[in-house]
Amino acid sequence: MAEEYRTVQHDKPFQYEEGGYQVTRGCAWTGPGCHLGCGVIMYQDADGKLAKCEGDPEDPWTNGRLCMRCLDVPEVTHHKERLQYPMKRAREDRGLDKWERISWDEAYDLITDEFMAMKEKYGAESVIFAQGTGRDIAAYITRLSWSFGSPNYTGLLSGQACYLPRIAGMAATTGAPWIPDAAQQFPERYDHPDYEVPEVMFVWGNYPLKSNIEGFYGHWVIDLMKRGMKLVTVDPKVTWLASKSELHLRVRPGTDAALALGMMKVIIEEDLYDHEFVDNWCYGFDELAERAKEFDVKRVSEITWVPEEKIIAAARMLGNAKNSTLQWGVAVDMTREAMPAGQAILALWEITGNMERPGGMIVAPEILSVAGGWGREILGPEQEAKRIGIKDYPLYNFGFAVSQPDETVKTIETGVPYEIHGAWLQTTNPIACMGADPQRLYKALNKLDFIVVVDLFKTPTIAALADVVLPACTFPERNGIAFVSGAQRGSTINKVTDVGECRSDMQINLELGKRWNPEAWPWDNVDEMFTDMLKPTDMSFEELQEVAPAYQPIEYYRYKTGKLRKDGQPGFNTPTGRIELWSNFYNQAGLDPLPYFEEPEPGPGSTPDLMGEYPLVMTSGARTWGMFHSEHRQIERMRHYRPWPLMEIHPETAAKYGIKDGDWVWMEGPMGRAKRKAKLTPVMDRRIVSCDHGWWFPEGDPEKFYDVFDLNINNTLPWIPGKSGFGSNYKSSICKIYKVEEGE
Ligand SMILES: Nc1nc2c(c(=O)[nH]1)N[C@H]1C(S)=C(S)[C@@H](COP(=O)(O)OP(=O)(O)OC[C@H]3O[C@@H](n4cnc5c(=O)[nH]c(N)nc54)[C@H](O)[C@@H]3O)O[C@H]1N2
Ligand SMILES: Nc1nc2c(c(=O)[nH]1)N[C@H]1C(S)=C(S)[C@@H](COP(=O)(O)OP(=O)(O)OC[C@H]3O[C@@H](n4cnc5c(=O)[nH]c(N)nc54)[C@H](O)[C@@H]3O)O[C@H]1N2
Ligand SMILES: [Mo]
Repeated sequence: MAEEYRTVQHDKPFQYEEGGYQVTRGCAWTGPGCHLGCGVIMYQDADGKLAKCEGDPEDPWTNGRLCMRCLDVPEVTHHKERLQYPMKRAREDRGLDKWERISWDEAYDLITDEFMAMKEKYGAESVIFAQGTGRDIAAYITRLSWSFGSPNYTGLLSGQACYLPRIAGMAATTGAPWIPDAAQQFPERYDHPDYEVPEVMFVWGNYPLKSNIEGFYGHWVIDLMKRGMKLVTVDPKVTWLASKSELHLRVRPGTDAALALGMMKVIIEEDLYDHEFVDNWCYGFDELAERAKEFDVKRVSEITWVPEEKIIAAARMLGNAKNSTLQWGVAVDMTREAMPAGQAILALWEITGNMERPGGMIVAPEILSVAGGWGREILGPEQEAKRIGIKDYPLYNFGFAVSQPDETVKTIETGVPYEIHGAWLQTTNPIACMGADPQRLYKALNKLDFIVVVDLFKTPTIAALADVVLPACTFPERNGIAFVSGAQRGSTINKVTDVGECRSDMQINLELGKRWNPEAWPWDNVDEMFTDMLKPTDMSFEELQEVAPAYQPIEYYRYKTGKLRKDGQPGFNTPTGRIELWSNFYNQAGLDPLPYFEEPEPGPGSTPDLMGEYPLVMTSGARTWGMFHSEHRQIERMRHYRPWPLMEIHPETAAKYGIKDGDWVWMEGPMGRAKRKAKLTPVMDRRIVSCDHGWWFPEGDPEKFYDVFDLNINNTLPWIPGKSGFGSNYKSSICKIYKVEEGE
């Protein structure tokens, strides 16, 4: 093992026997869906089944803590409705529940014949490879797409409105992905001598207790508060964390950029920024200050619905803090002009000198270079140039190499600039969750000649669109390496059980990859492939299994020592070597180089004429404990906690429309409507409703696609991205509500 890695002392090997169980230590990830790698201990019983899954007390990230979805993972893994063998359906039977069981070899032959014929006839770009949210599977999907020759690896989420806007924005303006410093890079955590607890943390458009995103755990917020940290929450809703916060900014959905620019004006005017850092390490401060002048607190208060004194108080708390950190979330990406919103928010921590400082913002080291996709060199420049959307949206060159989703849907529909004929959908259920306007997406995908879906369960997308289905493994059924989000450490996912004929996503992609492009997939099995990927760490997969989690600690202030730039010069990895508050890359892309605010549309500020008919602001998709996106609806114990798709609404607003708690209602926007069950709660602002996303009824009729078109909240959302191609209004729209009639 390479010197620089640090590990925790384990009393036992990673596998041992105890109390009649075969016990395996490892980390969790997906499936079922999750965003992180919690330390787990899994118990296999005498029948070879996963009997229980518990938190690993030795894990410095989680210390034995585990959420309900992982505690319940045996129910998911051994669920009777799991897909257990490959299936096919005749093209003319699409949409009907007429499936035929086939062997893996038959499935591989069929897929290979279809995709290779398309490649020959229309070019490899005529097959798209789409995934859902970031899982430890992403690297293998990119490699499959690129080794097949298709540049059109993507996620079917309008404006890639999840993390990618922030990732691309941070890459373009600072040359690095920033995360809040909660001492996660040290095995000894908060006790590490270099670490300092942040004086104040902002939780902005994020609810980390439920969502645990991008390598960050909600319980760390509590750990840090116990160590004296103050909390500021930016959220329209009175969440539990908001109720524990020093300050709660109840922002109107989609107006975060205005709020940030308003705070910026205060910080600059009151001279609360870090002159030393701004003068030496930032570029374009004067221009930024000029822009911020437009955001007078009074105006910002009118736009955001946040009282003036709270905007000022928040700015002072940040500006006066010795160190401060930002835990932001997907709500920042889920507004059309997400790029300037993220740019404005991060700039607050930049001008206050909180970058690379203990208890500020830190850069996760890229231990394996697979985070932005694995195997891009295989694709080659000629195919790369055909990536959909890359000409119109040059910022898609930063961060992940994905095709632009809105343009991808348009390309499928129009055949311009070229025809799309096939789709590989792995870890995604786009007509139930990811896609905006699901009816439009369904019609587009239904034009394709051949669609393969790799999943754990039969989903609306499978019912409506798949021609071949491949059954994948949950994490206790397979091995894997976990280095992706929260790249500060490496862990392994360790197999404990088998289910039917399921194969792991990695195995599936390796086996198909070997058929399509054997040079790109030279390994005999997945463990060998993992060992090869782990080369930069000098650890084999088997070694890492024993010692994981392995840490590569982060030093602070690397911009002073040249360790942030590839050329070894001091500074940041940008054209000017500074953090670019005025962005050269944005300017080159024909975009405003400075952060700005645009009213979410539709909305009270942009379409006042529509507010008569659609008087309420609607936000959607706030995470819930027991569900991960469109998953877990068939898992009895998780469904028990969220039996129905809810719409949270203030009791007074509900009363105005004659709606009682538990009523079924239609939530209708200018584009369409979806059914929800009203949940009356004073945590909502009277002007805003919040709707669950990802709903379908697995207990429903597969030939009606499990009612997905009645239930999908995205019926009300269009495919319109921001000017940069990033961002979309998933969390800011408008609606009216009325009761569902009997029989509807
Ligand atoms: N209105 C609204 N819509 C939203 C959001 C919102 O906030 N509001 N959030 C959006 C965001 S941020 C995202 S990232 C997307 C997420 O969208 P997706 O990631 O596409 O989420 P799902 O629809 O749950 O699809 C995941 C599918 O993968 C399957 N799966 C789970 N684990 C595995 C595995 O290990 N292997 C394989 N092969 N399959 C697996 C599941 O069974 C499920 O069918 O949704 C978006 N949709
Ligand atoms: N249990 C569970 N965990 C998950 C997921 C899941 O489906 N279930 N999905 C995973 C995925 S892919 C993602 S991207 C993350 C997302 O996780 P988060 O980033 O935490 O996002 P959300 O839970 O959608 O929303 C967070 C908060 O934003 C508030 N909010 C809504 N609109 C706005 C707005 O316009 N501005 C601001 N400032 N706040 C707003 C909501 O009220 C909510 O409390 O969660 C991941 N983790
Ligand atoms: Mo996401």
